[in-house]
Amino acid sequence: MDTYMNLCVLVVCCVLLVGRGLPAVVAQPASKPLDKVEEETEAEEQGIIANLEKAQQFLQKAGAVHVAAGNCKTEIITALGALSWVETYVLEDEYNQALKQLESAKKALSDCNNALSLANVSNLLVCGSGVCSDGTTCQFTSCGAGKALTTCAFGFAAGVTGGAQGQSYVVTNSNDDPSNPRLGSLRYGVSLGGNGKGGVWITFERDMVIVLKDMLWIRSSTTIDGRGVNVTITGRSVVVGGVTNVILHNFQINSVGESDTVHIFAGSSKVWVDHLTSFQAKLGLVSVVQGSTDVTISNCYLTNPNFNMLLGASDSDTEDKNMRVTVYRNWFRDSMQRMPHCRWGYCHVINNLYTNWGYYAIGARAHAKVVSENNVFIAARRTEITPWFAGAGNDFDASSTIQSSQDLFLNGSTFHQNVQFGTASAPQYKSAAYYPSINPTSTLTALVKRCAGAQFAIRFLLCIVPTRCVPSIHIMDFW
Ligand SMILES: *[C@@H]1O[C@H](CO)[C@@H](O)[C@H](O)[C@H]1NC(C)=O
Ligand SMILES: *[C@@H]1O[C@H](CO)[C@@H](O)[C@H](O)[C@H]1NC(C)=O
Ligand SMILES: CC(=O)N[C@H]1CO[C@H](CO)[C@@H](O)[C@@H]1O
Repeated sequence: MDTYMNLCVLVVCCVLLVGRGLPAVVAQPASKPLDKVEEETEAEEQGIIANLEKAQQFLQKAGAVHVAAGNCKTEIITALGALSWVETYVLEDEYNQALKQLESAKKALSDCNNALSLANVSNLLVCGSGVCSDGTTCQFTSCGAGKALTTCAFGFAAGVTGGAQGQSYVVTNSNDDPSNPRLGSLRYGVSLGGNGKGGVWITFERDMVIVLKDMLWIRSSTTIDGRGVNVTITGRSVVVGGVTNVILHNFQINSVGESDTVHIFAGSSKVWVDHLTSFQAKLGLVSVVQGSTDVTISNCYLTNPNFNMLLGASDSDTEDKNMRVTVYRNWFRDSMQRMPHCRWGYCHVINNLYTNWGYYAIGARAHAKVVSENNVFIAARRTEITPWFAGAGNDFDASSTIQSSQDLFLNGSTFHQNVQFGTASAPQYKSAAYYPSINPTSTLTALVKRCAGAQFAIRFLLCIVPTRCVPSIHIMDFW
């Protein structure tokens, strides 16, 4: 705990230092200093100012990364030195020298950033006292390290073990050959899954972009665990069809050029989708359809121009009446509709952030039960959250129940409940401990912006280090 407190103090000090400006330089330079700005042309002056601003921004980020990591102090000091050079001297050679220093500090930062392993920072965090049970950061602390990730699961997918009982497999290359998957590739690792073989827990040796040449079919008892690295899966979809016990964790999946980025269907069950960054799909992002159930979709950054999350695909899929999905702590950003759209089943939509939906945010049809609880809605293009407004036409299906409790409605957003058949019962989680922990809506926006999506490098630190330790960082810079 001491280390942790020191960490916070250091971050605050550094941020204050950077924010307040720098200590005066003691020695006068031998060559002509100062006042030179007046003699620069306006364009040159603008250039210098722009560089100064860039340097300031860089140092703020550097401060957060280095100091929160508790290392790389030398690089920080070098960078601060470089900035004071730029501020004090404007003679061309000195200015260039300062820029060079800044460049080398930037390189040091990037090396440093890359070197931040999961273990490094999570070792500084202490388990317990809310950290491990909060549904957001447990996944990145020592109590959730490695296969203990399963202890962090909550909601309807709680109890999922993925490949924890199976073999461990490390992806060492980004190769994808669907007809003959090679050892070291993700596709080879995925082929080791399945209950018959005991399952597989897949991690990644390093950052990589994997361009799938065909859909990636996940087998039962599989975990894809992208913690500690920056992994992007692109090209084709990840499909979870007719299988059970799957964890998809901490990677980016985008530009799949076909249906959904993560398609859960054909009676799949016990699936936990957590900390994914997903965007740009022809249809939607994460979908749960055709008799699938016991799914938790949490801590994801989800943005797609039109469709976002479909839970139940058709009014005639009556098997979806057994569907139960927890939708938690996701950031639904800039989509037209389906965040989620729910049919037949029970959809617990809790503690999510909604920004700039274009048609409706939460929709339902075909006897679905949607409980919207402690979400934050920030309207921009449209104000109404549900499709229950007059003139909604085909989207108005009075057979479903959609209700709101403790939601926060900002910038004019409105929510029309449909509770004409009574309110839905509370979600039937196997244990009270699996009910997702609720963050007050007053501070939810900042939390979700920090922690939604795949976490690595500075984004990881911003999520894991409490807000009070990084007061002046502008979160949006990192998206
Ligand atoms: C993560 O990887 C993607 C794909 O290579 C890249 O565009 C992005 O800049 C990387 N992010 C960081 C912080 O390294
Ligand atoms: C609030 O709504 C207006 C339109 O009424 C929009 O222009 C503005 O961007 C919204 N603010 C935010 C923070 O989204
Ligand atoms: C203190 C500590 O464990 N430092 C390690 C952090 O991670 C880097 C990269 O894996 C190691 O080189 C450090 O030894």
